[in-house]
Amino acid sequence: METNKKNICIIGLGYIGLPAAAMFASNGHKVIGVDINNKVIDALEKGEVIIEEPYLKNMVEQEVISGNLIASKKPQVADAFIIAVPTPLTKDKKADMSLVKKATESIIPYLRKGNIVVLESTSPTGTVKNLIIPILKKSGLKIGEELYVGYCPERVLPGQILFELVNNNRIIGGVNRKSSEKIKNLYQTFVKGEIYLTDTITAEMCKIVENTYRDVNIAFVNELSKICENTGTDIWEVIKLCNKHPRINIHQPGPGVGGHCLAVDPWFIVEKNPELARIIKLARETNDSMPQFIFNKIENILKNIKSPKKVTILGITYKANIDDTRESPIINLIKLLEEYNYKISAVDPYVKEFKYKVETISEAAKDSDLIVLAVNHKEFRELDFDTLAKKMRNKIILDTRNYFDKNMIERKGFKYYLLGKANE
Ligand code: SAJ
Repeated sequence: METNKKNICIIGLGYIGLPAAAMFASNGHKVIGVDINNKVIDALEKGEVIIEEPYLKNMVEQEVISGNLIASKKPQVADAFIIAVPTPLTKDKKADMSLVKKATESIIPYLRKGNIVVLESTSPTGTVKNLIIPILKKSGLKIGEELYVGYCPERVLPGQILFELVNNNRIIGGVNRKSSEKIKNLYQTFVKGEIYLTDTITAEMCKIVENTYRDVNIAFVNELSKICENTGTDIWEVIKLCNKHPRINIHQPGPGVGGHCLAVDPWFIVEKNPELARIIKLARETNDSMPQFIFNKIENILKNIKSPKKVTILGITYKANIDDTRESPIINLIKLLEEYNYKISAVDPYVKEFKYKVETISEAAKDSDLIVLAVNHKEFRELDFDTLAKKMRNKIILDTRNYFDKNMIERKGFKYYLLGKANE
């Protein structure tokens, strides 16, 4: 008789692996969290975490104390192994699968008959079949009969990972039906959403298609924001009115698409289908062009102002209310400003250390010519514009997210510019 409580070994304790480890542990499983980064392991041993994610710290702390979550530098014998290591892009925009390969190799000595192996890392199609299975075969176990293998992509949104881990629907692609069912039983201990079963390549495709769908839609609206500036229309008004149509749901334009998912995964499709993935590639390039577009807008706004010009950036993360700067388009914007000798100050309450960091906005705005609202962190919602007006050399604001109240800002004596609306 199978017991519901398993020993689970999770390889990779990043933004996906650690929340999954804590979630399995809080549902009564014994979890061994494995990572090659000493900092991660040292922190976990003390019940601490080195990433910012709502409620994660408490959950991890509780499970370390309960003894259900243990940190380890090496895998151990277990019932199930979950691989959740990063799959970054190489310089030539190919998936770097070396960490997945290493992680899979690392579990071979610990595999036993009846074990489950799940890949969660976002991967190009064919990864389970062509990379994982050949390695797992070295265990001597019969795949699908003695070792149950499959792909179960994560789908959680940074900022609400713990909620989405439980409530989102999941897709599981097993190497055979039995593998899918075994993996489903494991995840069902905490997943309240529906769990849909399919084959491995379909599950792999679904994961990258989901993020590509979003990337392409954002590219569409980013392109429209350029077109609106060119035609003298206001993209935000256009979106608001178009979205009243029952079948239209236009996304939000912004300074670009960052993070470790949308800015990366579409390339996995392009890599495997270079001739066919035309819109997908162009969408990626369009989103990547946004920091340059914002930079050009800044140049235009400040063209009559004496150098050295100072720009104050609000927010450097890839999106609001998180601490993650991976692939952040704002970093690229800052590089362009650097290249053209702008003086720069930046504020981000979520990021502990970065170049140009100034703790307070009023300090950062001192002698500044322009404030750029780059990330719509909640802390930027209500600024003291009266104080900022006194500190700045020129009272100008560029809002890349339609976040501020234009009328209020103009009443305070600022000139207000908005992405997607031509400079007046
Ligand atoms: N963005 C826009 N306009 C929008 C929406 C987002 O410019 O209308 C930008 C954000 O500012 C950010 C980037 O896109 O720079 C990505 O942000 P996001 O909130 O859309 O997504 P991620 O990368 O944080 O998480 C995505 C999610 N995927 C989908 O929504 C399809 C999440 O469910 C995935 O689990 C995650 O990728 C992942 O790990 O793959």
